[in-house]
Formats: sequence, structure tokens, C-alpha cells
Amino acid sequence: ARSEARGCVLIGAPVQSGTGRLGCDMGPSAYRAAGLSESLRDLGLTVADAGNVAPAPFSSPPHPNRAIRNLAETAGWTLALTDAAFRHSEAALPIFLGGDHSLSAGTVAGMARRAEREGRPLFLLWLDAHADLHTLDSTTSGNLHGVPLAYLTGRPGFSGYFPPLEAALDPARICMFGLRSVDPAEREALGRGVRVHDMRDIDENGVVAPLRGFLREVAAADGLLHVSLDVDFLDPGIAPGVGTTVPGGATFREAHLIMELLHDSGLVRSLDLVELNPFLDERGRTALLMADLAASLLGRRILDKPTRSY
Ligand code: 6HN
Ligand code: MN
Ligand code: MN
Ligand code: MN
Repeated sequence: ARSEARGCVLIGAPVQSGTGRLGCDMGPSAYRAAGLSESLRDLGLTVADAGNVAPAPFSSPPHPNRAIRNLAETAGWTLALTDAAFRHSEAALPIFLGGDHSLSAGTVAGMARRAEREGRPLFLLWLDAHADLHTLDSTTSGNLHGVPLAYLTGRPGFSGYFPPLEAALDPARICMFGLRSVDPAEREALGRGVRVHDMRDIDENGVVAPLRGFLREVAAADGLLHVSLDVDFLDPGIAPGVGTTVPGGATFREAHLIMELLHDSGLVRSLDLVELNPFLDERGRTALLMADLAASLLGRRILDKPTRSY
């Protein structure tokens, strides 16, 4: 099933409970204003907009780690987005318009349920400056956008606080690009088989060979591929609209090349666009760049149309 055959569905996930700064709840509107659906329609794709998801009611007991913020609300988003990802991925390619990165706890869990239903393995490409591998016990910032991968890989300590996870993701099926800010507590978790291409590795070896290697494995396993694109994967010079900028990120061309290789593979089944904070953006340029990257993943060629200036 190549991605084009399915058509896309945009799903707004105005989550900001997982981050320390307000503004991510405007993300879905910014992508709509940036013309994301129009650019995808220009490619000949069928595009639906499912509107925005709302968090489900969820009650979590108080957690002994007093730093944690908005636990029950983030768990409620996880529950609602698990369901949305599962439902919308049957017939279309869902694009989740975030919202902070805690939303991936839900979208990836929903895609794991989808993969299980199809009897196929789920693979995850994580494009981020950060590993987002804290547990509820190890986070010191208390910002839950730092924990989705610990939840999804079945690390201990989430039970009772987050929705029960149906199928934990095998770390060996996770590939990360762009890492350059990892906390000490996350390092040990990274050693559990996650494939990591940090910025040093990208500088030395580029993105093509490592990404092709990963995509070959996904294809060989007949896997479903979920892509999670965090704005801070990109260099802050081209993508200032995010609360957690880290210098030394991916360039415009590296990011586009990754999207083009993903398109060529035909393996992508779902996509998160996360961490955009329109309040911190400059005249919409980060929203436009993220929308442009999504269009490249869905098949836009760099010569198809002049890139809009931002
Ligand atoms: N993100 N590791 C830091 C923390 O607060 O736990 C940063 C997390 C960033 C989260 O990139 O989605
Ligand atoms: Mn992240
Ligand atoms: Mn990040
Ligand atoms: Mn194509």
C-alpha cells in the first residue's frame, strides 16, 4: 500500500500540557493557515480535515515526582489520540498537527494497535534534537513531552498514570536522527537497542546511507512506518518557532532529502508534526517550512513548484 493510494487526513492535536510554554495549542491553526491541505491537494492527493481532537477524561493519582505537570490531562490526550490514530489510519494516511511531543504517546500507540491488527510490525522514525526517553520518575523538568518514548517502549512506572499500553514498541524498530541534547537519565535507555544517528553522525556520514539501511529493514519486515518530526530537529536558524531550540540542527536540504527518501520508499503510514509554537515563530516561517517538509514526504519534488519564501 503506497502512501499516495490512501489519501491523507489532517488531525489537529492542540496539545500543550506536555510543555513548559504556552502556544503549542495554536499549532494546528498555523498549519492550516500555512496552506498544508492545499499543497497536498496540489500533488493530486485526496485530503480530508478531521478537525481537532479533544482530550478524553482521565484521572491519574498524584505522582511522587512533584516536578511533573499536567499528568492527567496528558494521559487524557494519549487516550484520545490512540483512538484517533487507530481509526483514521485504516483508510488514509493520518497527519497529526501538533501540539507538543507528548502527543506521540497516543499517535504511536494507536499505530501500534493498527500494526497489530494487520499482523505487521510497527517501525518508528524519530526526527528530534531530543530522545524523549524520560520516565515519570526520571524527568526533572516535569514536562511530559520528554517521556513519550519511554511510555511507548514499555519502560516501568507508567501504569496507573497513563492508559495501559497494549503493545510495547521494540527499541530495535526505532531509528532516531538529529539527536544533540540527551539528559544523563535518557542515555541508559538509549543503550537498549535504539538506532541513533546523532548530529555528529549526520555531519560525518550524511543521512542517505543510514536512512536507506533503516528503510530496507522496514521493507524486509513488511512493516508499517510512523514518522515523528519535531520542529527542533531542524536548525533554529531556519525553524525558530519552537520552545526547545538547540543549536546545530538539520539543514533545509538534509531535512528535505530525508522526506524525499521517505516518499520514494512508499513505506510511511502516518506522520506527526510536533512542537511548533506559533507564538515563538517569525511571520509563520516555521509553520511554512514544516508544511513544505510534509508535502515533500507526500511526493512534492523540489522542482515541482518554486518553494514559497519564508
Ligand atoms: N521534546 N529532555 C528535556 C526534558 O525536559 O525532559 C527536553 C525535552 C524536549 C521534548 O523535544 O519534544
Ligand atoms: Mn521531541
Ligand atoms: Mn525536541
Ligand atoms: Mn509519488
